Parts: sequence; structure tokens; C-alpha cells
Amino acid sequence: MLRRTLGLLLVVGPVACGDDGGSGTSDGSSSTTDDSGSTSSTTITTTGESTSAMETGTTEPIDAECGDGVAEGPEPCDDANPIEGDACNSDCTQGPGRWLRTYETAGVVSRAIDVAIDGAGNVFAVGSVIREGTGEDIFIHRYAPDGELVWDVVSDLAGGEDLPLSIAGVNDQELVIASLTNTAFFRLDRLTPDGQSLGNFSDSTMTAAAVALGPSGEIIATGSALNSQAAVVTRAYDSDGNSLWAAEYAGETDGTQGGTAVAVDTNGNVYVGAEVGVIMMGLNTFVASYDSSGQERWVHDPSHEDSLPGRITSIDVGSGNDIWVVAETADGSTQVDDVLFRYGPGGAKRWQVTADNFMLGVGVGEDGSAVVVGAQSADGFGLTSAAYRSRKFDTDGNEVWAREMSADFFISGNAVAVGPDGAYAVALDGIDEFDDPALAMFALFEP
Ligand SMILES: [Ca+2]
Ligand SMILES: [Ca+2]
Ligand SMILES: [Ca+2]
Repeated sequence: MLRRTLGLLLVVGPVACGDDGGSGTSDGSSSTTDDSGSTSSTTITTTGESTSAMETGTTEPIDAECGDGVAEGPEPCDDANPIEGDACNSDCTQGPGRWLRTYETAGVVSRAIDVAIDGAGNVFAVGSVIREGTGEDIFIHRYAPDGELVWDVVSDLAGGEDLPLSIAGVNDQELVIASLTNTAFFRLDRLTPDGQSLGNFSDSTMTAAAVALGPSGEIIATGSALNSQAAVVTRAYDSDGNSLWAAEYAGETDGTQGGTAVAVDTNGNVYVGAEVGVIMMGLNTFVASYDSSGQERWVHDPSHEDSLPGRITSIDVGSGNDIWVVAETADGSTQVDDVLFRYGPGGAKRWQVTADNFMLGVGVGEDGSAVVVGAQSADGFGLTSAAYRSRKFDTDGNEVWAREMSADFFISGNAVAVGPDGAYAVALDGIDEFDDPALAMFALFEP
């Protein structure tokens, strides 16, 4: 609903993380057809941990053994997991990550939803986990800058299916998280950075797909109205849940629509991304800005030249109050052509980059560059090398680098937040079977 289901395009093997009972060898095969029409097959064999790695422990290791989980001798690192491109590669060379953490409880379905990072580099992560008796529950983790789990909370919020939707962000006083429960389409929980509850409120008149914290502690939510025909509704609340203002966009719509992303700049100006269904045309992107009292500043609705077929998936604001937006575009083909663009503060488009990979989240750093996370392109339904992909862009839209992370299961980057030193935190799903995100992961990467 909020995020595309990447798994629809995928048929992948079982999650191997933690599954070291096998032979330690995995095979992947792919076929290609060349111009002459003949078909060639390539079999890729990777050798992971050797079985002898599990038989040590009775004798002192003499030679460093990669894959035993202990960095020793010449090994810069050894994380004993099958993931390439995280903090440590399978050959025990350093990856671009500082650390990677997975949901601790094995065998349960967990999903990584969103991530935030504070001014000291602490990482706050939110996701959902399915537990017996309480259904889907939300979990919140706080990680120290070095990756140590400082605290974790799992909550059966309303006694039913509970789904976290968004972290509004974190400041010195509070962490704000929006959820969907079986009793409220929009519930907002406030916590101290130490994990103590500061209370919650619900709004029964809207669903909130995304929330953001303003410079005065105001909470901005965008989503769909339940009590009107408005296509996009954006509301501001004080920390007690009292309404400060509401802005609604009506438009000529076909009934499928809603805000999907929101960010606030240092002046309290609000930027909303949405999907707006247009009669006979399907979904189109929508971006609008409101000032700190909810007055409309500018609107790029489906009639605007910037609007694209598709939906906005993420928005972030840079230190110069420029606006970075990623959109999932829908041209009717199976080819991915997601779009990253940057607006000036007044809404004038500076440039646009079209990508052949999935773009699900964007985060802007203090130096003005931005990191986009998502996944490699699914090449139709013949995906053979599913992998997380992140790309960094400078302020002119030039790619600084592209990084990938892979394993013998599918990994998708869902959300990103850039910290004070440029290191960036990512919420990642590991997917082990058809459309079934199974393993929530969070990582911090070097700038
Ligand atoms: Ca080792
Ligand atoms: Ca690894
Ligand atoms: Ca629950």
C-alpha cells in the first residue's frame, strides 16, 4: 500500500542468513539468448562458509579462517553472514557499511519500515513483526552510532494488526512514529529518545502515510481523508494532538489518491508528495508546498508540466531548503524508470534523473548531496540478481557512486536517513519467498 511490493517481480530462493546447516555452497543459474537465437546458460557457484567453520572450537585456530565470525590475523573483518556489500564481504574484506543489524528473533516475519538519525548519529529504526497471539506488532530499535542496540520496544498497540507507517524524525526531546492499527487509521506515538512513552493520539478522519516533525515540534501528517472527497489531506498537530491547520487538495480525481511523503524545512514550510488518480489516466504524481500556517505556496498537481504518471515515494529537504523527490513512474511496461528530481525552494525544477533501478527513499546530507535507496532493476520477470542498490548524487544530479548489497535472498532498501557526518542509515527488507518480506535489517554506511 505505501510501498510498492517489489516481491511481485521476484522469485528467489530461501533466506540463507543464519542457515548454515547446508553444504555452504549455493548455485544460481541464468540463461541468456544472444542475437543468433541460441541460448547459453551460465552457472554461478559461490562457496560460502566451509563446513569446517562449524567444527572449530576444540582447538586453537592457527590460521585465520574467513567465515567463522572472528576477525583474526590478516582479516580486516569477519561477519560470517552471506551478505556482500554490508560492513564485511564474504571474503573478509571491508565493505562500505559500518554495521548491519537484523531482527533478532529467528523464524518470524519482520519488516523494516523506516529509519531516522539524530544529531549525534544515533539511529532509530521502526518495523513490524508478526507474533503469535498479537498479530502484527510494531517494533522500535535505537542503535548507538557504533551499531550497539541501546533499547528495543515491541508493542501490540491496539490488540490487532498494527503497522508502523513512518518515523516523523527525532529531535533532542522526542521520537514520533505514525502507525495504522485495527482501531485507528492514524495513530501517532511520541517517545523520549530513551524509549519512554510520551503519549499517543489518534485521528479518525484521515489515514497518514507519512509524518514529519517541524522546527517547533509540530507534527505534520499527509495521507487520505476519510470524511471528505479531498484527494490529498495534510494536517499539522501540536504534540498533544490538537489541530493546528489542515490543507486539502481536491482536484478532478478518480478516488484513488493520497499523500505518500512529507518533509519540513527549517522555516516550517511543508512539502507534500502524493499520488492522485485522474479519471481515465491512472495515477499521477503530485507535489505541493504549504507554509508554516498551512497556506498554499505552490502546487504541482496532475495538470502541471512536472507531473508524471506514477506516484511520489519519498521527499527530503536539504540545508538550502531545496527539495529532493523520488517518484515511481508507471509507463505501462515492466521496465523500471523511476525518477529523482530536485526543486529549488520555490518549486522550480532544477534537474531530473531517470533511473533504471527502483528508488524508494531519498535522504539529503548537510553537504547538499543525497543518497537514494531502493533495489536494482527487475528486468521484467526474469530477475536473476536481485540486490539492494543505493546511489549518491551531488547537488547538480551527477552520480557520485552506486553501491549494491547482495545475498542469496532478495534485499530492498526502503528508507534512508543521512546523519551529521554524512553516514547514512537504511531500513532494508530481506525477502525469502514470493512477495513475503521476512527479515528486517538496518545498516549504517560510510558517506
Ligand atoms: Ca575469521
Ligand atoms: Ca557480510
Ligand atoms: Ca498487534
